[in-house]
Amino acid sequence: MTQLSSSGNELIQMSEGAVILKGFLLKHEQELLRNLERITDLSAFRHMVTPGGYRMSVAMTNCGPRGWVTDERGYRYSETDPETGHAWPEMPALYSQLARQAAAVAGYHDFCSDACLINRYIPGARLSLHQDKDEKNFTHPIVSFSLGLPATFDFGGRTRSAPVTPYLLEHGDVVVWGGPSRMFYHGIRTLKKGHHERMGSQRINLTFRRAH
Ligand code: MD6
Ligand code: FE
Repeated sequence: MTQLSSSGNELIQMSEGAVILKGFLLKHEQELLRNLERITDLSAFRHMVTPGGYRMSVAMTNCGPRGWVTDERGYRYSETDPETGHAWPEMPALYSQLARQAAAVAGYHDFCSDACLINRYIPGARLSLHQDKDEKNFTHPIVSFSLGLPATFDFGGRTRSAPVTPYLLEHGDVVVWGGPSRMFYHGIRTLKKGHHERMGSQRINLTFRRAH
């Protein structure tokens, strides 16, 4: 179902509590990217290893008080970057404000994120079907920003075997979900080759969560 949101953006309802806000970030593209450069100068993208020993094809970093990490010990949130031993770079005010605004448009008011996971995909990278379940309290929604190359996002259901619906996520789109859909399985299909005029040959995804 497609409608117009209160912010004037096209809004796609994926399921109860889960929406895509098309082009929500476009006005802020420059400022978002300037901030991203500062963050990745301090905490560079790296390929983390899953507890099962697989190197992830998606490169990751974080900003904010907490960052999501994985290694042989498991998945968790950490207040420090294991690569630098320092705190993660500060979350830019613009990031937390835009995440809060997007959440409000989707009906989740006063969203306060304390973690922002930043994913970088180059063609060939993918993120297999998963649930986001390392947070303490699932009543908070998750807000996700897409920049750069388009990707196919598979949105499933409560179980891994539930059928998925594919959605295209493009530069500037925001996904917000929570409520009854909070634990739904989802993933990103293998990124196709391409060139984006601002971002080159990559896709960047920022997911904002309340971890604690
Ligand atoms: C991505 N996103 O868009 C991967 N998780 O690259 C996610 O895994 C995700 O977009 C939870 C909520 C929103 C998301
Ligand atoms: Fe996820």
